[in-house]
Amino acid sequence: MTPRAVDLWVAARGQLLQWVVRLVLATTNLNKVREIRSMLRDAPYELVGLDRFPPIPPPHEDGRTFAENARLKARAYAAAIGELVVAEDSGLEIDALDGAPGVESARYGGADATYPRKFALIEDAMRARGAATSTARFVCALALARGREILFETRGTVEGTIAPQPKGDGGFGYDPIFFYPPYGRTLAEVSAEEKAAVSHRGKAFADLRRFLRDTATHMIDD
Ligand code: ITT
Repeated sequence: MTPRAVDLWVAARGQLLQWVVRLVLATTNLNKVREIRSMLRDAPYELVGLDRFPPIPPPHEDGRTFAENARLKARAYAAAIGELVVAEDSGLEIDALDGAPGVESARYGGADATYPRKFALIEDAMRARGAATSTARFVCALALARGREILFETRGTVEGTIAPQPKGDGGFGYDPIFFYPPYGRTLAEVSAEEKAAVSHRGKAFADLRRFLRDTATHMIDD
């Protein structure tokens, strides 16, 4: 690992020396940075977003799966920045729409379509197929890269249904129409902690935490 990627952190009492690993999260979505930073808050990692770096041309996310997109983002940014980079690609799969919007989640209805517009398009598309509701899932594929090498990959999902109407103003993106049966609410109606405990991203980043914890010594020694 390059010296820039690891900062030596001395605890306030001056006794405890601890390695703090800097992880770059390959996203321009500040909601994700906030959400993931809070998931890793007790771990010795400093998570920074792409906003900390001079603008880097984004790779073309033309993968056919979430995993392909996560890998291509992780490799592209790790090669450009020269640090440990974690990338994720995520989205919503609606069974009644054969998995749409899927990898197109951010662009569904056009790059400038607002979320209320996306929700209306989904309702129309489901109605056209005679579906009042549908089972659905959020998927998060995660890849960790150094240079062009993928060090770790995982995938997290959360199962739910499409709510009859959008509800709640927490979370982001499709959360207001994602009804999570065990909570009896949409993911926009629950706290950030409740969402992280069950979410696709929460599960994928919990796997990453375990991987980093188990391999941290090797990563620092490399
Ligand atoms: P980056 O590519 O910079 O990470 P992005 O938002 O475009 O930002 P994605 O390509 O992964 O990220 O697109 C994911 C889209 O899927 C996101 O814009 C939301 O519309 C939706 N999405 C993903 N996770 C979500 C979540 O937890 N809650 C609601 N919607 C989510």
